[in-house]
Amino acid sequence: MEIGIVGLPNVGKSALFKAMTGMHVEVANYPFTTTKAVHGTAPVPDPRLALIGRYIRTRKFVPATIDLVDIPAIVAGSAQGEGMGNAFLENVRQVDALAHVVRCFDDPDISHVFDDLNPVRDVQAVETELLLADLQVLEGAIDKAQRRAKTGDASGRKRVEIASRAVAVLADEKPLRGQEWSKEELLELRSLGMITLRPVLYVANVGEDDLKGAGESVAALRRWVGSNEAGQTRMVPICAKLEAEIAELAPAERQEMLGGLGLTEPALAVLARALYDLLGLQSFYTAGEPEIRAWTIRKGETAPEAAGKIHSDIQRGFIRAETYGIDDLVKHESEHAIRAAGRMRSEGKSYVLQDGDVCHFLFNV
Ligand SMILES: Nc1nc2c(ncn2[C@@H]2O[C@H](COP(=O)(O)OP(=O)(O)OP(=O)(O)O)[C@@H](O)[C@H]2O)c(=O)[nH]1
Ligand SMILES: [Mg+2]
Repeated sequence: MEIGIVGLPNVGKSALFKAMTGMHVEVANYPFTTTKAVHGTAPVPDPRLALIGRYIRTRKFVPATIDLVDIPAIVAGSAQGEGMGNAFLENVRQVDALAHVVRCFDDPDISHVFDDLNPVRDVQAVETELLLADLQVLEGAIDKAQRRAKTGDASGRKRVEIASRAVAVLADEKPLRGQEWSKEELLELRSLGMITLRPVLYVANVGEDDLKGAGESVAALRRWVGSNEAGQTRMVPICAKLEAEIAELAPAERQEMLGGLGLTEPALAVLARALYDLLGLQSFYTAGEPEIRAWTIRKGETAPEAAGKIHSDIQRGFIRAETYGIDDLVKHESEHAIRAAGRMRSEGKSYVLQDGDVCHFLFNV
């Protein structure tokens, strides 16, 4: 899973990327500091790893990860080549979801492409570009497909139909993600790389004086997100600048600093939770002496699909999964005792994983 960080210039995208990945990217007070996409990985904070580690002796803990891309800024006209031009499109088309950073902090020293602070207008400016980018692709696709349809090609006719429906939505200044689509339509639109179909996490970049996001600008954004695109979007307040500073500290100092600020967890935990919720993801675990490890799957995925995250061989040769919940581990205190109590489940190919399952996969290749 890869998340693309997008937004207007100078709003704190790279500060957020730095805070999440710990990578040293340039954060500076001028627009278009970031000129090329930068890829990085963030570990998902997960207290359940340590909890499992209380009962199962292990050499190391391996958290799940989120892949992030810091994408160059989008401005009005980007789709037509303004600013960094439409190079951003290629990056945006490759990600599964967007983290859209929106300036909600008030700081006269940090320049902004607009004169005043207005998060909703800012979001709309970026979304307009994404909408226009999708429109361009659709118009090109319709042209081509029409030529195919004329020769009697049924798939061409289908594509014209679906793409035209999408054009009508976009022409109405609405993103594609808010609409009801059939499976077939979704497949078609995904294969066209539609950007506005992707789920969005709005990151309200708040000032140091409003860490909880209680201020008016965040409230305005929250109202807009709530009324516009419920379901396929989320919003979290994060102070990217502060979090980037915290990420530079030694782990022990981080907790102290967070506590001093009245925060219970780092922004990465907040962001990861929102993304899991937005994308319908959950974690399962493998636990043993070599490592205790968290894995990410979509809700509804079956035991063989989960096994496939570890290795395709385990999915191919899947026999069954021996599974228990973390609450069983807390109650019985060892896998041996879980088994003795009859709580170790043996699950077959059609088993749908539950959040927090600990699994041993039996397979044969
Ligand atoms: N006061 C304040 N300043 C911030 C905050 N977040 C970022 N900044 C500052 O805003 C400036 C731009 O931050 P960047 O992270 O480089 O912004 P960007 O969106 O990556 O910018 P481009 O790459 O140019 O598009 C820097 O000087 C940051 O220190 C914040 O929460 N509060
Ligand atoms: Mg940047």
